[in-house]
Amino acid sequence: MKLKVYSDRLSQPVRAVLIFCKVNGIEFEEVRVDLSKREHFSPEFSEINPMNQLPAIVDGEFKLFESHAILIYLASSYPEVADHWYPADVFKRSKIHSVLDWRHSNLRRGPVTIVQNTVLAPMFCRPFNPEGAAEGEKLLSAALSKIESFWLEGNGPFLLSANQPSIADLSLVCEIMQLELLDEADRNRLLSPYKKVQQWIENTRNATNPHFDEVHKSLKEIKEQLQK
Ligand SMILES: N[C@@H](CCC(=O)N[C@@H](CS)C(=O)NCC(=O)O)C(=O)O
Repeated sequence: MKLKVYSDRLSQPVRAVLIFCKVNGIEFEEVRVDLSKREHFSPEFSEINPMNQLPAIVDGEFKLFESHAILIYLASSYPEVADHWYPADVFKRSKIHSVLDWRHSNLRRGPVTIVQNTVLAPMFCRPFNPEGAAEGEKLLSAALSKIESFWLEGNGPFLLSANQPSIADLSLVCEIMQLELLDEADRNRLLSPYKKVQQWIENTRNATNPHFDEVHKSLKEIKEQLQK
């Protein structure tokens, strides 16, 4: 039975899982669950993820949710995945876990809070909330400063001075890519102080293209729909 990835490409962690599968040649079926239609609360999907969130996978009899757990599972169980994504070396691997755990409570909230209180508000029947968005901007800036000064210190093109990307690069970059939903001027205002972050996003994009652009094309389409 082919791997199933439950997906709405509006979701940052879903995009990380999709790009990972495509880059590594893992065959999968993408099963669409429309968040705006609340399909993630359907009884069928609740069977797959009782937490009612995307992404989730089913691989044979095995069900799994939480994007980091999914990326680790795929990297560990599909032999075609190159070592740099989730190195066997315990020290490198542990550092990657450190970045992933940090993402949950630091980077995640900024972009989510900004887009939910601005561009995505109508899609989810929420009011525009400029104060909420301003709070999101503060969280984002704090997280980007840490990425710039700490996770990207050193000379490598990827996090932790690595020469090739890991699942941590993909996870964090996909989070930041949510800012593509904003106006270009706003996005530039938020990202332009962070030159290393901008270069690292580009490095991750180049290392995973054409899949990175193909998966992120959906964000452009959603943005166009919202503007209409
Ligand atoms: N920590 C989770 C976050 C999952 C998550 O927040 N998914 C969002 C989409 S980006 C979702 O399904 N939201 C629907 C909801 O919470 O009702 C992961 O990395 O997989």
